[in-house]
Order: sequence, then structure tokens, then C-alpha cells
Amino acid sequence: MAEATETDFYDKVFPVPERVREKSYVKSRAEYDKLYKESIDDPNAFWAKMASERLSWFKPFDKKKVSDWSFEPGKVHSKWFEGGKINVSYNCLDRHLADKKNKAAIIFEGNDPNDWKVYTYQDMYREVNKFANVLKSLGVKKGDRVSIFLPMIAELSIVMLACTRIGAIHAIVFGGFSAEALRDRINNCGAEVVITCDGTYRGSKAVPQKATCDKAVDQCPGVKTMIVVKRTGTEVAMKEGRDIWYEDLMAKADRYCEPEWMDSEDPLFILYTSGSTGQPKGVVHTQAGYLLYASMTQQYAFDVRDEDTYWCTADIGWVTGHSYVVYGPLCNGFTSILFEGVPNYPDFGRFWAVVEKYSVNNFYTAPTAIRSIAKEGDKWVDMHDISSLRVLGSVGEPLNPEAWWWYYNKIGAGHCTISDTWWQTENGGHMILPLPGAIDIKPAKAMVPFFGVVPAIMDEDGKEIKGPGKGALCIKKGWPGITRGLWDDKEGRFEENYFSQFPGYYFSGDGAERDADGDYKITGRVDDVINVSGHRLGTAEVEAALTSHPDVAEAAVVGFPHDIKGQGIFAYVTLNHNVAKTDELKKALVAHVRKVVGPIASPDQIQWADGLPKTRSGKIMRRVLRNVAAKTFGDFGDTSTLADPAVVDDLVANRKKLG
Ligand code: 7RM
Repeated sequence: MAEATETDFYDKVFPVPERVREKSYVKSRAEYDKLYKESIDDPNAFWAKMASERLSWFKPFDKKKVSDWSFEPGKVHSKWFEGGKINVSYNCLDRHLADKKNKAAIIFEGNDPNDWKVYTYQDMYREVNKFANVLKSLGVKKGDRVSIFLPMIAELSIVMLACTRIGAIHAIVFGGFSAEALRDRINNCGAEVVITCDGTYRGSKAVPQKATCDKAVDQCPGVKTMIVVKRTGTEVAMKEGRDIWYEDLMAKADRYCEPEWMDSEDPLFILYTSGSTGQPKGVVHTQAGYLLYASMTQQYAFDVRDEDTYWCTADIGWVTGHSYVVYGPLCNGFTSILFEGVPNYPDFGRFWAVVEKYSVNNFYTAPTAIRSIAKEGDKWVDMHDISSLRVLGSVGEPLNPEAWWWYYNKIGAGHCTISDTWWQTENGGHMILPLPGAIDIKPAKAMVPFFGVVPAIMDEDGKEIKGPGKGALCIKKGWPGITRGLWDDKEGRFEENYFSQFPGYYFSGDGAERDADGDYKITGRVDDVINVSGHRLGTAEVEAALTSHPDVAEAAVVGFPHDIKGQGIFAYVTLNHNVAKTDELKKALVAHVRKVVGPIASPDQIQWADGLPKTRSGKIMRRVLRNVAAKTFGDFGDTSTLADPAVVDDLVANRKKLG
């Protein structure tokens, strides 16, 4: 990894390989610049053209109402393509039947390498229509919410598309969440139908899924029906009058369901994500703008061609899976691999075995996955022929130089480019990324804004920095993929969270640096959100879980550098009076957090703290806690406002003991 540690590594430019450029949609930076300029000089003309050309409309949108948005306090709203009528499942399936009915739409690659199945566009069309009829027969109507708690199986893509066919709003909950987290999400959206499965495969294990769902739904008074997909054959209890097998329902379902023609701004789905305060937020996306933005970015970010095999390893439970396993690729008529497994099963070569098996051309994964397999050595790569790869994507967290170099050099072998895509659940699709054939890349930089996206970097006084500089990353202008708001947002958290810090701008919560060429590097979150293995978590959520334990008086949670996960979870815990500080209690607290939030929120380290570094006004000085956790003891900055500066010495001494 010599190259990766050279000091000037970040300033090196890696030109687009000819092999990438040849097949690319945009072939030079000049061409990108021209298109980008067009897209921001006359955004309505640009987006109207894209929406008319790329989507199939039942009724065209009003050309005078291409967009209507404002980021001004008190007036925040976004509306795109008003007057239009559209159906997402029609765009993802029906319209491809004429020339692609026997083309692979979804290639399901199971946890077990021998368990795989190709779903053609015709197959998907049939299954989605049938399940849409199932939902209708259960009384689900346009605007109703359907909660989905499924692992990465083809049925997940089928049921979500079926929801869109009848205009139901899906709310998918990542399969790794706890019963309590699931319960809160079902109750928040008010779903009457929940879809789950008997059990889930995770590497060599089968773990229960319905049992978790049962625990959640026991405390969801609004749920009338639970549909259960058979996956592992694990024995499950079926509750009379509530639970029905998916397979039984499908056996009786009619083959055609008329699509519901939706208004452009009708809600499409709700997806819960973590913020810096309080409960997870139900991010709402709507029909046309989201679909256009997800599909267009999917094509351009990875230069996907009709004949390509494209693979995004993300779980559909996260936004990346929504946009880039299902909606983007299927809207474009491409072939998308849906992978149930994990990177290390049956061995650390699994990703490359799958790439070889299907001759994958465009591959999209997360830095945490790259790091976890890179550390196992190159032999797992060398065993496979991965020469089909052309574009390598990354998302979820900053790529560190070592991982970047391994991905570029070992996986890309000098003839692929890396598309490091920065975006968020709230954005619908990629915001900053190097278009593969157009943009020479710099290590670990996300590079340039997508068409129509106008980033701004803000200084500490809330002023926009022009030219090179470092600060808070905001977006200045509306784009079709932006979330329209939060579900059930009585307290006005939407405006408060995203539009209050820098009035007139959408604030991402991330920091960024712009260099002299105008290229962007994402520097990580500047708020109290941490990014563990690419999973976004609010420190407040983990703190709330810890303080809900009877022995805990107070807790403060920060991220700290972790070799594989990017960030690990470090928890400072103050116990109630007379509670003994034992290792057993630490284990119990970890188990408690897993139960309340889910395994992804497990603290990596717990440090007992008799006191936390609070300012005289009672605010926890998180900067100190972050530095102590990271063992950067040298510089704590200005601690003069602390109520009791001696607390810091205690924290440091205990951190050193923890190792
Ligand atoms: C797609 C997704 C969003 C947060 C975001 C960032 C971080 C995402 C990158 C990245 C550096 C990237 N949605 N993030 N992509 N940081 N480089 N290419 O991850 O809503 O779950 O998370 O993830 O902090 O704000 S998300």
C-alpha cells in the first residue's frame, strides 16, 4: 500500500481509463461542464426534458409547473411535475415488456451460492401484479401504509413494487432492527398490513424473523394483517385471524392489476433514518421526482448499459437499496442483482465469486465491506476472474486512502474507475460523484455535483465560502429527488433539522472541502450523527437506549475511529448511586442496546464515567468526549467553560486504563 500512504496521495489525479471512457455517456470534463451548466442555467427546461424523455406518463405534467420549491424559512416546500399522472410499477415493469420481457430484471443470489434465480421482466410483472391484487383483496387502498420487514429476498422487491402499483405507501424497515425499533416505525406510519418472513439466513446461520415481528406487532394495535413469506422453513406461530402465508395468497391471486395513476406528488414511500436528535425520522419521497432522480443517477453514476450486469450490494432496508437495487435499475430496464448474503460467506471471496458468476460490469458497495475483505488478503480476489468490472462505486461513508487504493488497484486493476457517490436518504439519489467517463478522479473525493445540484460550503458565521475552502455542506437549489418532508411531522422537525441552521439552504449535516479545481471531498458528519459500517445512527438514540436501563443515570455516546466499521460506538456511562461497575453490567448494557435499537447500535466500548464534561449551562462538551474516545489526548481546545474541568483528567485516566 505504499502509494496510499504517500503524503501527496490525495493530490494525485487518476485519469479515466480508455476502456471506461469508450462506453461512457459523458466522455469528457468539458462535456460534463456543458451539461451541468445547462442544468443549472435553466433547471426547469432541463428537468422537463428529462422527465418527458425518461418516464412514461399516463397524463403529462403541466409544462408551466415543472418545479415549485423554496428553502426559505417558513416557506419550505418542493413540488415537481405537477399535473402529471404516473405509476412507478408501470415505469419499472409494464413499459419494458415490449422489448425486454425475457431480459433478467432481478437476479436473486441467495445466501447459499447454489440458491439463485433469475426473474425476467415478465416474471416480475406477473408476480407484482398478483401481489398487488393480494393487497387489494386485503383492503389496502391508495395512500395506505404497508410496513415491510424482510431480508434481501426477491419477494421484497416484488411487494414494494406491488405497493406502488396500487398507490400504497411502503415503509421498509431494515431486517436487522429490533422488535422495539420495528414497533415504533409501524406505529408511526400507522400501517394496517405488515409483511415479513419466517426466518432469515445470515452466513451459516438461520435466524428468526417472524418472532421479532410478532413481538413488535403485539404492541401495534393498528395492525390487522401479517403476511408471512416462507424462506427458511423455520417453525413459526401463525396467529389465527391475523397471519397469512404469502404463498397461499399468491396461489389464488389474479394475474393482472390495473395500475393506479398517481399524482406526481403523491407519497411513494416512507423510510426511517436517524438524525441528531430524538426518534428516527420518517423521510417521505414522492412518485415522479424521486423515480426520475433515482433512475437517472443510477445510469450516469455507473455508466450502466443495456447489456450490462449491475450489482449494488446494499440492503433494500436502506435508501441505497431502494434507489439502486430496485427503482433506479428497473425504471431503466437494466439487470440488477439482489444479494441475500454477506461478504464472508462461504468465504471472503464471495463478492468476487458473484462478480465472476454473472460477469458483473458495474459494482456498487460500501467502504466497510471493502475494508473487511481487503484485510483478509488478496488471495480471495486472485481466485476469481473479475475482469468484467468497469465501474466501481462506493457509498455510505468516506473512503479512507488505504481502502481507496486497494479498491482502485486490486479490484479495479487500473482499468476501472471509482465512483465515490455522496448522498443521503433525504436526497433520493446521488448528489456529488465523479461521472465515470468524464471526471478524472482524486483519491477519496466525491468530486463534482450531479446535474441540477448546486452545493454550497458554509463558514462558521453561516456565510457561503466561494472558491476553495472547508465547512458545512449545504445545497442551494431544489432538485427532483429531495424528500418532501417527514411523516407525521407535527413539531415541524423537517424545517428545523434541515433548513434552520443556514436559512435559505438545505443543510446536509456533513462537512466538505472544495479544492482549487472545484472538486469536493466529504469530511464526515459535523452533527451528532455517527456512521457505523455505513449505517447512520443518532448518538441520541443510543443514549436513550442506555438511559432506559434501570442502572444507568446518564450516558453520552460518540463515534471513534474503527478499522473496519469506519466509526465505532463509544459510550460513557454514569451509573446510579451504589451500582457496582462490573464487566457483567457492561455486557448487560450492550445486550440492552441491541434489544432496544438493534445489533447495529451495539456499543464497541463502554467507559464508566462518574462525571461528564458539561459546560456551566449544562451542555455536554462532545468534542472532549470524541477526543478522549479516539485517544487524542493532546488537544482539547478551549475547556474554560466547563463546570468542572477536573472531569477531563478522570476521563483521560480511565480511557488509558481501558486500552
Ligand atoms: C446513501 C446513504 C447519509 C450519510 C451522509 C454522509 C455519509 C454517504 C458518502 C458519505 C462520505 C460518501 N444515506 N455518506 N455517502 N460520506 N462519502 N460517498 O448512505 O442517509 O444512510 O447516510 O452517510 O455522512 O450524510 S444515509
